[in-house]
Amino acid sequence: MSAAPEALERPVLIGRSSSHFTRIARIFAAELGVDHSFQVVRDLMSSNPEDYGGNPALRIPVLKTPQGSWFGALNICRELWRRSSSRPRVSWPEDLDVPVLANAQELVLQSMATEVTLVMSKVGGASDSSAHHTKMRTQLINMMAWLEQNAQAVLAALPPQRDLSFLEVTLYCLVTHLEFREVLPTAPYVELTRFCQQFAKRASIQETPFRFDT
Ligand SMILES: N[C@@H](CCC(=O)N[C@@H](CS)C(=O)NCC(=O)O)C(=O)O
Repeated sequence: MSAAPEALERPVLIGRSSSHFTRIARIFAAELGVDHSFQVVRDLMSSNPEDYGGNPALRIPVLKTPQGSWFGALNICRELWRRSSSRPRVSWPEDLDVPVLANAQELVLQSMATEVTLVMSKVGGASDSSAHHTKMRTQLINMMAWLEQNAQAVLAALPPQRDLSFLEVTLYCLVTHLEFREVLPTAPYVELTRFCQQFAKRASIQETPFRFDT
């Protein structure tokens, strides 16, 4: 028996509930009210692209739609927005046209990527004492210090009429994930902690907690 047309239309988000890049997409889906199913990637050490929805980068998240697969959080958020009937006002990375905002977005995404490498190295059994590992931790601490110092200026410079911004969603996912994966204690980052407490009041945050899939 063939599937109902609406079942074919329902996109599938492929990721993990413990992944910060996946959570960006989950928060956007919740904010935009886009119905989807969630498919967990069980083994992040797999080298088979089919386990990652066909993504040759062997990374999550991926959104499978009847039109094809969308690789990466930003592509997915844009596609979710196109599928949303409410289409709220979203501030996207290309709207960040002053240095403090553009640099904040760059450093948030780079911090997330650095964190992925640190976590994956640990999972893969790499040594903590290599020169590269030490440099990555320094990079992460430097970037977090910059974000803490500039947090107030960044939040004040975002367009006031926005309903949602990619920058705030990614910043929230970064800071809370550092604590969740015990990569860095975040309590000393007072401004970032204040931002996260405020942002966590959204229903989309309550609905998408980090947890390890069983
Ligand atoms: N550029 C991608 C990065 C995605 C990414 O790095 N995801 C992590 C999980 S949070 C991953 O798949 N890691 C697997 C690996 O590093 O092998 C995006 O923006 O979504």
